[in-house]
Amino acid sequence: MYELISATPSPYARKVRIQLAEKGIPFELITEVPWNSDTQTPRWNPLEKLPVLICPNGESVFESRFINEWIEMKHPEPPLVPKDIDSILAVKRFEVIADGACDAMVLMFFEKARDEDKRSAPWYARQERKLSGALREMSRVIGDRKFCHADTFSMADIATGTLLRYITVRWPQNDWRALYPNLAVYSDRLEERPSFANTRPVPQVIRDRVA
Ligand SMILES: N[C@@H](CCC(=O)N[C@@H](CS)C(=O)NCC(=O)O)C(=O)O
Repeated sequence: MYELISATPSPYARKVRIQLAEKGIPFELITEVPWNSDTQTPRWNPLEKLPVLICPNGESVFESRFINEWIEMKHPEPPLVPKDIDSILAVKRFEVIADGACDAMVLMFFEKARDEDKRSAPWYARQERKLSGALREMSRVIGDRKFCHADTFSMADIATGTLLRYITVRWPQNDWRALYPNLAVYSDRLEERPSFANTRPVPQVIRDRVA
């Protein structure tokens, strides 16, 4: 059986959990705090980040977008990526934007964790702009549609839905729902799917000081 190293708030790990659930692939969930000094993650990923998918033969697969592609290739049914090239590229574009926005939010989170006199307001604002830009673009492209691409649930929805819920958990004061009501409707609908409802992000306590 597969094992997945995951953290409860991680949007990256959530993408893999949702994909595995959508495909009905059984796995054992190993929950870690990757920032603590006793994390097992570096044993499995030289980049020391989770999620990590551990295969039954002991091979490890890391980097969420690569894990998602890997699973898609090894377990193509039901497909979560369309077949024609332009549609594949459209789906991947969403994944790039969503992952980039999550990366910006992680940087914001750790900027806030610094001592106040060491924080950089311009750096924080720069990351916040990336998040705003990502939301604006997603709202524009999704419009009033049910899914990111065409009429089918895909990896684009996993990435986008995961980003949107992560904002709600990390920055409840962020006004994205009011700014983009179409994204709020889209997100609420996605969160009703069992694969989403069963993987809602939950903050973790980071014991060791990182920043
Ligand atoms: N680009 C990576 C990002 C993963 C990531 O940043 N994971 C965080 C937890 S949410 C982590 O393990 N960070 C530990 C570190 O960067 O040392 C991916 O998509 O898998």
